[in-house]
Amino acid sequence: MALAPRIAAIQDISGFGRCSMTVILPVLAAMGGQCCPLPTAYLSAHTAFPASDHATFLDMTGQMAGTAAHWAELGVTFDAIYSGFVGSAGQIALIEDFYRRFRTGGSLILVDPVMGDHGKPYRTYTPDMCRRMGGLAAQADVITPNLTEAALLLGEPYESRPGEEQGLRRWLERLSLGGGRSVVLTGVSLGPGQIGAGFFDRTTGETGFAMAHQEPAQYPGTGDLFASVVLGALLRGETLARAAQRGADFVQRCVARTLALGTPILEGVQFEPLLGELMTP
Ligand code: PXL
Repeated sequence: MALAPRIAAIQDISGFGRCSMTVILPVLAAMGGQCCPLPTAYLSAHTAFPASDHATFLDMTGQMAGTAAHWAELGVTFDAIYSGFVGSAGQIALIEDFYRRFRTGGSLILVDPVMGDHGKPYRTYTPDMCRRMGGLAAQADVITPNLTEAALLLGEPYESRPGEEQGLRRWLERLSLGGGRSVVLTGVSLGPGQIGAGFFDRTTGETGFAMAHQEPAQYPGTGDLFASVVLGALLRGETLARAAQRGADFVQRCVARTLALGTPILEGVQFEPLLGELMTP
């Protein structure tokens, strides 16, 4: 039996609202991976909930270097290093240190350059953090931006985002940095009623699209759900095209189910009962 791939998950823990670590851990476990959490912050709930004086944000930057040192001492190795939402600019430098320590020829670095959505940066992201996120993403093997994050990475106004196939292929190629990294661009649509991802696979040079039926609602945390399914599939040896299609299909099914149940949008999608679908390739 093959060993479970081991993933360092460098992400925040949001106690309520289904995003980042609370999505990534169960998804990657269902897909046969061993996730080692390196939390960047603990928040009482994700930042899409209305601002509140009671909302907590515990910055865990102070634990990160020590955790990496302990893991190195224990001789831990990783098949993948997966980062997403970061709590401060300093954490980006610590993730780069983590790469220097743990990146090997065989490891896969996935950067989900979480910075914003719907054309706007999240309220905790400063312009300096967004610039540094670009530097981190430049070191990745695979990035999974949405259109807002892609515009920030390319230095283009969100309003100039492409809405048709040729333009999307051009953005995918530019995001690949000359073919050096694979890209899965989320939240793209090629026509009414469908949504999914465009991808560039650096191993084949192929660009393509993985589309699913568009449900009439958008939930927080679905970017994390999508990226973790993509990573789980890649670690199983599936192609990027297949991984993107699995991600698009799984998110669509979770959204459809959650819509039918009618739970609040901010609580995210009810992926838990569908995890079984991820267990088989
Ligand atoms: O899903 C991305 C994400 C992760 N972590 C936190 C967030 C968000 C998006 O809003 O607020 C804390």
